[in-house]
Amino acid sequence: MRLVTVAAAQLGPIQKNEPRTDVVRRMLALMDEAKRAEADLIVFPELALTTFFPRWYMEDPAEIDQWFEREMPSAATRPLFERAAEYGMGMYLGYAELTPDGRHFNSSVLADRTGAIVGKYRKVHLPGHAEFDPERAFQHLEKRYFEPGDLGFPVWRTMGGIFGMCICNDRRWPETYRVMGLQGVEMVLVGYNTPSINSQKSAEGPEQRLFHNRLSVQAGAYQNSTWVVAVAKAGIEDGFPMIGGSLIVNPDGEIMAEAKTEGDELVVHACDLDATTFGKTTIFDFARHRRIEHYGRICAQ
Ligand code: ING
Repeated sequence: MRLVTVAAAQLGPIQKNEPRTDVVRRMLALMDEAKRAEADLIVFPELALTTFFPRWYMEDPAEIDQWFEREMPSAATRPLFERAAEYGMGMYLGYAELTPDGRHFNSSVLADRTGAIVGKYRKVHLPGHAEFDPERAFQHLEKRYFEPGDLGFPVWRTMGGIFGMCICNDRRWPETYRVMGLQGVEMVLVGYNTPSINSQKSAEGPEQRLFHNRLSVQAGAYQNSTWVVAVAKAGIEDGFPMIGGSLIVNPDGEIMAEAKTEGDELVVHACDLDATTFGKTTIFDFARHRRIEHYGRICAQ
């Protein structure tokens, strides 16, 4: 048994005018609850420190950059890293990254139980569009504000296992999980902000969005015999609803725990990393069963 007790720290809505200090206070309260639950790892959502700002069309670089962190830990987030280290708790944190040379990414970091950052990921699959789209009920301008990630899909050996990260839309693409699966990943951590309705097809509502959320995460877990912990920022931000549904899925693709609300909510489960071994050594023993001579098309185009 290699148990890692994971706390999926779902956040409720963050309004456009809510300061980072207020959000961090909410996150610290969830971290305290995670400590009481004896969690070894806490997982926060994508862009956890601010409202989901890609829904807003902006042109002024200064206005855009206010949503980004120039360093991590930043002044606002340092209390999170300090308390996580005090609690001996690893942490996944999603945030908007502005690099010293002026590049913009939708990023996440993984800190180990000493509070040291051991991994960084930059979102590869950016959904939405880059220019204002009057046809849409609301905007989804991730292609405007972020560059595609340039770090690939690494995995890290920490906390007694092999951990990987991805962000939101990445969880819908099988390649995301397979690239990490081929590196032996045992737990994938992913934060998300998912609008409850499709801005281009308003008939698609929260039920179908929640169905596709479960489907994507369960498939990724099962097909790569890995745990997946997916954590929402949820609820209504300035009138725009987002789904909750944070969930912890085991290597057989079974949902072991799921959020019930669209607010700040901790979902805790003791995950045995050894539960990944059977799948990796039988049905999904990639070395024995995959036939890469037939897979070229998914790399070539
Ligand atoms: N949000 C959404 C997501 O992938 C989306 C965008 C929703 C794309 C539904 C396609 C379908 O969950 C982010 N931030 O990627």
